[in-house]
Amino acid sequence: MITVHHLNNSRSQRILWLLEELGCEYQIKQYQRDPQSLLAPAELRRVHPLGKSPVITDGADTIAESGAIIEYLVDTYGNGRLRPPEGTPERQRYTYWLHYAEGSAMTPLLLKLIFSRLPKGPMPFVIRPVVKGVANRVQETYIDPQLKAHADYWESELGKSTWFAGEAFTAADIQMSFPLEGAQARAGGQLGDRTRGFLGRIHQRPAYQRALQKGGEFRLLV
Ligand SMILES: N[C@@H](CCC(=O)N[C@@H](CS)C(=O)NCC(=O)O)C(=O)O
Repeated sequence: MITVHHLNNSRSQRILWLLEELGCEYQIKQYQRDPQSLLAPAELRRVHPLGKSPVITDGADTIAESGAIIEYLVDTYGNGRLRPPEGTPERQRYTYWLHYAEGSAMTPLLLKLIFSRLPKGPMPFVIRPVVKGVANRVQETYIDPQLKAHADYWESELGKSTWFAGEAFTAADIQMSFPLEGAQARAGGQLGDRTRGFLGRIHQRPAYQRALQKGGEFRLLV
């Protein structure tokens, strides 16, 4: 039996969604973020040393890292579904987006989260305006332009095909959902119509909605 170690408001929502698309049987072990630090509880480190979510266990195997989990599930339970055939241009694009989501897109989104929260943290009141000034400057000069470049890139790529890897919906779209949802929450104004359309389409998928019901709270952190 597959167990998904699922943290509230996190990337592991994507894994629940994939399992629903594949029609796999699975169980969920729920973990709650610390409301102040937003970190996962220490008990998640008993499953994997980094204590991040998602992690899955399947029999004797423990698999961490969203992209690796997606590859494992599609390899093991996909029967050719949700992945373009090997040797096709679509498969190349599929592999690219599977890596790009965590390897490139999440970096500016994580920086945005950290720098927008920085001035709200506990600190002596005299230094708060300085911290705020620095945090705003980093956002204006680096983070926001980076986010805009990624958002423009998604918009242009979604002009080439309905889904990220081509005309068929694939697990790469599931992997890409988290950065796009993060961008909608943290930099919504930068998203173009095609990217919003993509989000609208995935949110209507019955498997996405079933995963939401099973996973509980899923609110992207801002
Ligand atoms: N690149 C990893 C990132 C894992 C990760 O950072 N997960 C977040 C949840 S979205 C987490 O566990 N945060 C809690 C913590 O760092 O303690 C993946 O895609 O699996």
